[in-house]
Amino acid sequence: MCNKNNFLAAIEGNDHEKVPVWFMRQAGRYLPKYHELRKNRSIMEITLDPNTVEEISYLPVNEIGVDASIIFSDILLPVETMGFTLHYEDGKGPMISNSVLSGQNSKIMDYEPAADPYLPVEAVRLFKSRHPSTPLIGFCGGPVTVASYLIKGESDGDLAATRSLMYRKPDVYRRILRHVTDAMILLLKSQISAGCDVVQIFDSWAGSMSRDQFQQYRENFLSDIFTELGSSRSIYFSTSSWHLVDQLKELGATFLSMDWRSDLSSLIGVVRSGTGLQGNLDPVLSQSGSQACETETRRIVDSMLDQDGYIFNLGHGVLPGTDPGTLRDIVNIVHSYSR
Ligand code: 1CP
Repeated sequence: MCNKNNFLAAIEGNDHEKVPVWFMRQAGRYLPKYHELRKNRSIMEITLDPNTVEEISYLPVNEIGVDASIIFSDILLPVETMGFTLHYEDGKGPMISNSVLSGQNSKIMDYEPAADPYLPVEAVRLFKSRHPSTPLIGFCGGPVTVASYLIKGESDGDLAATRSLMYRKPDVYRRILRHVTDAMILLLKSQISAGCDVVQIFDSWAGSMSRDQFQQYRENFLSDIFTELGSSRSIYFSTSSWHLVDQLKELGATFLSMDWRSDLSSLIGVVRSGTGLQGNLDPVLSQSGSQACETETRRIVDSMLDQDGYIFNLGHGVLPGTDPGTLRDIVNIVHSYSR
């Protein structure tokens, strides 16, 4: 069976001989060709250029041998269309100058896909016309993760500012979450209509919620995304979320993607029948010498061979400075397994 199709077979719940693999490169600009294509342009400038977005998106398939591409974009680009002013600061990541806590934003605007210059629909169409057999992953941020940047104006990884607003001004918190959830639904639907084969919801900071907070969040907001997606294929990613596993199972995502802190194989037979699992090599290991990395890669794949829908992935994104050769080695090890 051709490797490229193993990703789609896994996503569709069909038998696949080889274990598929892909990596998110968020903030991990590890490919020299990527730097060449960027030519000192910011992510915001590049995403206005569908040809470059398409080219960057395909690089890891060509150079690393992964089984699927993720479209080049960022979870925060849509917030400009909602009335927030975004820029990316080297070494700090995304910054929003008129955040909710800055007191400079009185009104959140409804998200309109047609008004969003950064929406990568043209790039998705180009990608699928140039590489019809390469699976393409579209994405958005999880509502609370995106909302946390709108609230604090920068990374709020432990959700301290976001949880504080939730306690002090629950109505304001809920209004923001409603706006963001509705925006994320439109964003995902646009990418699916343009040709993405699957979408991933990156809810990186959701694991900083208590079980009760997450339950409220899931019931009132997050579940709406999966209901609205209907039969479209989806992957839900979160970090530090082991205490939420029994709730993650109920989301209705096609796949659950767990970080390196989780014992992924213990979820086999625990998640709903038909739910796939993705993960979860510690990204730090891909910078820690090839022997340790190979041993852990093999341990994870060995432990996941009984899981039908399984995609090998890092437990988060590729770290900056990671050697592309190590990533190629990981892909080759995963592909050397036959089921
Ligand atoms: O100009 C620049 O240097 C921008 C660099 C950059 C890029 C290229 C950022 C800043 N994000 C991205 C692309 C990106 N972001 C992708 C593209 C897909 C790929 O190429 O693999 C994806 C999937 C994301 C998703 C994303 N952005 C998440 C969720 C995943 C995660 O890392 O937890 C989050 C939290 C962001 C916010 C963000 N954008 C950029 C940075 C450095 C960050 C994180 C900063 C923080 O810790 O708050």
